[in-house]
Amino acid sequence: MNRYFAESELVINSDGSIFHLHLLPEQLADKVILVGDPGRVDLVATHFDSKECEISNREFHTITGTYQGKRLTVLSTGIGCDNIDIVMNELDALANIDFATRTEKSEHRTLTLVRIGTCGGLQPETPTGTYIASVKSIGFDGLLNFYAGRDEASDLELEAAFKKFVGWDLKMGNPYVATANPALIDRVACDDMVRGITVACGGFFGPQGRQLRLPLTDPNLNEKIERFEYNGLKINNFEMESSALAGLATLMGHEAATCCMVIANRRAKKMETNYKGDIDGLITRVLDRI
Ligand code: R1P
Ligand code: URA
Repeated sequence: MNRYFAESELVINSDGSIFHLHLLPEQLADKVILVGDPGRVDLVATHFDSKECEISNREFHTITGTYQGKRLTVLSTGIGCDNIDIVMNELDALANIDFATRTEKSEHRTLTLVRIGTCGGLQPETPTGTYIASVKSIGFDGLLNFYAGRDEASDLELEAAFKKFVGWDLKMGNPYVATANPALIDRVACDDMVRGITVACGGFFGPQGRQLRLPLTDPNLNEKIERFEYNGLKINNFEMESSALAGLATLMGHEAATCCMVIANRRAKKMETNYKGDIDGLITRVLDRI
């Protein structure tokens, strides 16, 4: 007998849609593009041949349609791993829970999810405009620590090597290492994206080593992050969602990957604020390859 999910746990609105995303199960495609900025959803959808539905609630803006005949859902997550917890659990519920009986479906439905984001580049070979695919994501956010499968989903060797190399201070929480789906990374990154390790942070300022008026717990952390190497992979970039996305997808049985365009070059101390049109090149690559 499948477990029954009570009203307060699986929250369904009176119109039958899931609580935050406001989507009905039939409105979700198998292929999903996730973006941070609700405005980026419209940019992605300008490439669609047709639109089936468009729904907005809070920072979650969703369009389902077709791109060159392929059914796709594009959805904004807003900023941060806390929102990825909501988005991934609600998408998984739409795919794998029967809303009528509030029990898990007998057949698993696998979603393919690609996040198209922006990020800060950390290496000389990642100037603004570079496209970076996250093979591994070190999660400074702590989200996966709340799930029982945390250790199975984390690359424990890389986690230990990283903590030792930087002299990690547990006052900053316990980082985990999530792995993107390797076949999906190969398909999406192809031969025109830089591949490596991403650090996903629980904030844009202190957690990414940006010091305005407040001093940091470890002011030398970024310099150590930039020098760290593991099995030929360097840490290329900072963003804020890839670890939770890859980690939860692994635990839930979905395929996920993140690719981002660099808009801040932390080494050269440069920032590109007018990037919104430039990200279209990354969007079309992902639309063709997902
Ligand atoms: C911070 O400015 C936001 O930008 C990046 C970070 O991950 C964070 O969400 O991604 P998006 O441009 O997709 O939001
Ligand atoms: N997004 C981030 O999280 N960090 C940056 O530096 C730029 C975009």
